[in-house]
Amino acid sequence: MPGGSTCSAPPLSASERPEGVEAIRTTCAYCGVGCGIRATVTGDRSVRIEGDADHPANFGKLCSKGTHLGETVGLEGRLLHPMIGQSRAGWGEALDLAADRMRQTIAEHGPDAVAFYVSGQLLTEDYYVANKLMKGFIGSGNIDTNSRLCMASAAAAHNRAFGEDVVPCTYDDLDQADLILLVGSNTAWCHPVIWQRIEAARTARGTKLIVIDPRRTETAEQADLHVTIAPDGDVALFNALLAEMRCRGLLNKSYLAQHCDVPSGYIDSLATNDFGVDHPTFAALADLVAAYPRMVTLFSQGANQSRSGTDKGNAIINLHLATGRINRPGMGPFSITGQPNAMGGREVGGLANTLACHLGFSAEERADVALFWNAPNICAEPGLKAVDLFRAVHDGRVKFLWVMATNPAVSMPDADFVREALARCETLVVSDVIADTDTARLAHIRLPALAWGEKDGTVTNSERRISRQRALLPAPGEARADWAILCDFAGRMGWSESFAFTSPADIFREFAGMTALSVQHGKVLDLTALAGLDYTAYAELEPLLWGGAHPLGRRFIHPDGKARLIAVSAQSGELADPAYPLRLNTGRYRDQWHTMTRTGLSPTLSQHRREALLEVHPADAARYGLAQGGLASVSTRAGKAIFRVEICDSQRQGDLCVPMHWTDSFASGARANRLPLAETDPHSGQPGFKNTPANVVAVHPSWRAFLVCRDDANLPGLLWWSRSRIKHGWLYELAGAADLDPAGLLPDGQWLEAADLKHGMRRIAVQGQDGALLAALYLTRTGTLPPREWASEQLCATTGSGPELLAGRPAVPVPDRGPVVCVCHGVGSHTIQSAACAGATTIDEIAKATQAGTNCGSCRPAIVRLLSEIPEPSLEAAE
Ligand SMILES: Nc1nc2c(c(=O)[nH]1)N[C@H]1C(S)=C(S)[C@@H](COP(=O)(O)OP(=O)(O)OC[C@H]3O[C@@H](n4cnc5c(=O)[nH]c(N)nc54)[C@H](O)[C@@H]3O)O[C@H]1N2
Ligand SMILES: Nc1nc2c(c(=O)[nH]1)N[C@H]1C(S)=C(S)[C@@H](COP(=O)(O)OP(=O)(O)OC[C@H]3O[C@@H](n4cnc5c(=O)[nH]c(N)nc54)[C@H](O)[C@@H]3O)O[C@H]1N2
Ligand code: SF4
Ligand SMILES: [Mo]
Repeated sequence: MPGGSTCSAPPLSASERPEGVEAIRTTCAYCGVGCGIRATVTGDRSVRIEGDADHPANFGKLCSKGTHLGETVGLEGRLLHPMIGQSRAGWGEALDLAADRMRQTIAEHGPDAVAFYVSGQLLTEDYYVANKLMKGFIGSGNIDTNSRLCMASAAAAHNRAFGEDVVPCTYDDLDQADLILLVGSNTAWCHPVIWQRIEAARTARGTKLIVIDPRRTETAEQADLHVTIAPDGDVALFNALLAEMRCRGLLNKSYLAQHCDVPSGYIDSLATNDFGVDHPTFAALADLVAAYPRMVTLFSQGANQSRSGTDKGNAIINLHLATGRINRPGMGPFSITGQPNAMGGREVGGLANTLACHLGFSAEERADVALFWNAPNICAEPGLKAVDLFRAVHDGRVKFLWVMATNPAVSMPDADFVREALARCETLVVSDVIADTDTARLAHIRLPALAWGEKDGTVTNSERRISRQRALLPAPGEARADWAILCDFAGRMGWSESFAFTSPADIFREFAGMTALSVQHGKVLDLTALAGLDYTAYAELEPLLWGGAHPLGRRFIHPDGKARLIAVSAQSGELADPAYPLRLNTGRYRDQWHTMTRTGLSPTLSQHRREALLEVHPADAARYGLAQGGLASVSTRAGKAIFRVEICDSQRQGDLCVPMHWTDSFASGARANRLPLAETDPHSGQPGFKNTPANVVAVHPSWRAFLVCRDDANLPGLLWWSRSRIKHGWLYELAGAADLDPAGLLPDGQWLEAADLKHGMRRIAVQGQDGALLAALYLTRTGTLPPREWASEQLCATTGSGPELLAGRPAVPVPDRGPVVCVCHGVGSHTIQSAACAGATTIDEIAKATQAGTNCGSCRPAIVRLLSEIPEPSLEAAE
């Protein structure tokens, strides 16, 4: 990875791979698709990444994030040593201190005054140890996970409907479906390899695609039907669909009678006229659903992250049950997971409301678990769910918090309240791979964990497939595996015997053996066949699907073996608030991962979206006086944040959307989670992130600027700034009210300067002794700024002349490629548009002409969008 101050070489190409070095098979670090990777170590901290053609999740395909994983295995920003405050400490000292503090907290306030907040980015082995330690030994249920922000509503819906949190489908069902409904899922960006599989099914068998999303995303653009639903309109819509199927005589009465328990009169009580979208759209939706029984409904955060998230999940499942569209090839309600091991966390029991292995807190279950673990302090009841947990930290009920592999200071709703809570906490321990995250900054004790590429264990993907993540690189510094840190800590608490694991294989065996308890309690989670894996078998473990294709095919898990239809009613989901007339939605960008601790360091991935954009409908922009490319401040009852305005008709009027990714390390005040309220779903405790009453005003800085520099800039207090990674350093966007003094901002060296005071223009380039560009600042009060790309490319170069540098463009103009669409080949939108105007009319012709879309394929939806925008005459002219 290019460090801030080094001028690094480009990554090795396939032909440069060292001979004789074998690829290691592992699993992608990012999303819940769980793609298999073949990774070849090509040198000190450099890795070549290819898709694993033999992995059943992706058959060799990878998206842009997986493809560029090699750019994120460097040591920049890593936490390499335990730290107490700002001082380096030994492992013994740091863990002794943590254990002392925990013992003291428990002695004075009881075990419920301590808590773990963990993550779907831990491996199953880490998760298992954390859960066992908290629920069996410390003796509290207070371990919750960021899956509470992610999958909790889907899990609750599964439990209500099926009696166990089990996904009843696999990716094969997508291949075999005639109709796929995407509910609240921007699959093309967030699960790109599933998206490619959907595209393949559409090509191979003409599968129809419906997208239900308030935004016209790149996913929605490609659908046969886009249902532009009002935020949180899903329960009404699915209830109306169920009623419509009843009216059309399409309910499966024998399936309902044999396999389902239906609240009396429920289906008959549903009306077909209350569906929240216009009549022709509803009719088109109903016609497709009626026509194609082989139907999969894939749902993610637009469903889960809502105050009615569990009801949305059950409304979807109700429709599948009532039409018998479940447990057969090409059919089923399919909640897809976000993080690489969100599913593994649910399996071991990392949510505060499960005990372990899909078991609950009945006296019998607790006794069985206590016996299995030989646990002295089995917890009495479920622990606090994330939102309540941070409230308890804030008001002092929880005094010791250990955060592992998540960044709640950014990712929790009402995050400034969460920061306050973290700052007040008597003891905050943070295990992370990065030294300076927004959360780690508040920690008393920081513990360095192994990152992807170093750690070793298993993850479970969306379809219940367990795959190995394998170490490629040696542990850097003093970093250790999360499970090893926990076992060492448990030993210091006096429980060394129960945590005497010496390898992930030991832990996996114990976990697999423990699923005998879930089997005993009638559940389908059964890994007992893996309880005897020896080290070699674990090392060589092939991807393995538990539960088979349709694990609920024989019976559902409720005592009578029947599924439950749940009576859900359409609440508006509305938090009406006249002072905040707009509704704020939040989501993800194609090439960034969550709080950007890794993807934000990749120059390639940073090209796709360099800033957090506020997407707003043209009518709202006019109404609120917002200008394209200007700044705007969004406010809610929770807080305020500033974003760059992007006016686009892909938003509904009245809705706003911002990305969740930017942190205080990447921007000032563009942190989306200052805005969502910590309002939760009553069944799952999952917060709604996608429908917050909001208001917006334009921000008018007195000057705007951009800065390219090799190292982190030492910024003065500004109205707003945002930065993104470029090949040899950083590109900063700046805006201010008070005058800027460049002296403090720019490095020492030879200054070249130009100014035009009339237009408030000032430009400064700083060169080193060898003539290489160290930094350049372009500032204006009223005018425009030069394009960023050329200036960024001059960093470290000695080729730009003084006048060129001050102009911010080369003497002989180069064509402006436009915003980058294909990050793998660096192809911009202007290049694609030119190719289209020159006669390329299909995505394959564009690929041939420009190379765009020929590597990972993540940009193909964007290319289709560009092609659709080319005016007809030029297409005709080209024919
Ligand atoms: N590139 C990238 N990929 C990722 C991640 C990432 O950070 N970056 N994170 C991973 C994780 S952990 C997760 S959980 C997944 C999330 O994957 P997704 O769920 O696909 O992602 P989001 O963008 O959060 O939200 C999906 C869509 O829900 C829509 N939506 C909002 N409100 C509603 C509503 O009321 N009803 C309906 N029907 N739709 C609504 C939004 O407009 C948005 O387009 O992505 C995973 N993959
Ligand atoms: N507004 C808004 N907010 C959201 C969402 C949304 O859609 N909108 N989505 C929510 C969802 S679905 C999710 S999943 C969360 C995600 O939110 P977070 O979990 O907070 O996001 P990450 O940036 O993935 O944080 C992971 C942290 O773990 C560290 N890490 C990575 N690997 C390891 C490891 O092996 N060990 C240890 N100890 N540390 C490691 C990383 O450096 C990073 O600091 O955000 C939620 N917040
Ligand atoms: S779809 Fe992309 S991010 Fe998700 S697992 Fe596959 S390669 Fe990784
Ligand atoms: Mo997630």
